[in-house]
Amino acid sequence: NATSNASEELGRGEKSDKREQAVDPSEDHFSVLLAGVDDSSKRGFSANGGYKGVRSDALILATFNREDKSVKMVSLPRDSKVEIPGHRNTDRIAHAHSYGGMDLTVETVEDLFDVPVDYYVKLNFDAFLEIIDALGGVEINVEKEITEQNSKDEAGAIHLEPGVQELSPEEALAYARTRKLDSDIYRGDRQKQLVEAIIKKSASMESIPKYGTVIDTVGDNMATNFTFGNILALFKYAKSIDTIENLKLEGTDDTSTGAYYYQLDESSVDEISEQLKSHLELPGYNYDPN
Ligand code: C30
Repeated sequence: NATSNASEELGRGEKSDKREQAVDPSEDHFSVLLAGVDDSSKRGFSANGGYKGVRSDALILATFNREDKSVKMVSLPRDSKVEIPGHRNTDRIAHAHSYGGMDLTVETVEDLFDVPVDYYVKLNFDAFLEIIDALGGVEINVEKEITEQNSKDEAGAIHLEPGVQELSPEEALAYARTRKLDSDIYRGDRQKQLVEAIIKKSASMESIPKYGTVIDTVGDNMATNFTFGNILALFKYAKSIDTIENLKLEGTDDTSTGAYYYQLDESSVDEISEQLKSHLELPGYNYDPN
């Protein structure tokens, strides 16, 4: 059925190699890796043609602490220079997906921060449009005027003026994709804004909107190792979340090899790693929000 299309366990199984036991998102603190991919046919991929050659253009790691009712989010710029297990020493983080799908992407992020990635949600443009449609739009404070292509890559089809507003599915996708007006780093900030807006909108819904329809439609365009039961529990959990904090992974532009990389600042990686470990209350860590 359609639900099983979206349900995809990782090769490692339910439990991260960095956990003693698998975590239950309705009881434990947990982490989720959100990945946005462009696997559309215009780029030479079929919607369900696997991962080969498909880069992850958006990558956000989020941790959830139940007691504190908080979420922390960090964006991983797609050109971040990292070690990809089993591949040449350093490469762009977005390439992990094109070499080894979500299995390798999860492993790469776990190695970078030394934290478990318990769950993942991967989606393409179509699934993103469906989700925003089911939520009836999302509220965003647009900071700069934006003229952007739509999902069909029609130039200038989307125009946004600055200010707080409800974005339609097409507008939200353009907002997630736009980067030429500033950079991929700012684009990462806008994506975190969208995730926050999605969580807030979900929390405000009386009932899960058109849930069966969404799952049916997104089936082939989304993959996750959350179970159906997990997702229902997450909708309830969304209502209890008090604070959503954005963490900034610092780095510098590196063009020394002729190609562009985002050279991560080692102390920033270490600091974020410590913050996430503490937020997840991994063995030996306590979380004190103050
Ligand atoms: C799990 C719980 C409890 C809560 C989480 C909340 C949930 C469930 C959220 C669900 C939704 C999720 C998972 C969101 C996370 C990530 C987001 C925000 C994804 C949204 C978008 C998406 C599906 C994919 C990413 C799309 C991106 C960032 C880029 C792809 C430029 C080329 C060469 C030109 C091209 C030009 C532009 C816009 N394009 O878009 O167009 O391929 O971007 O930078 O590669 O391309 O450069 O010069 O050809 O026209 O300028 P793109 P590009």
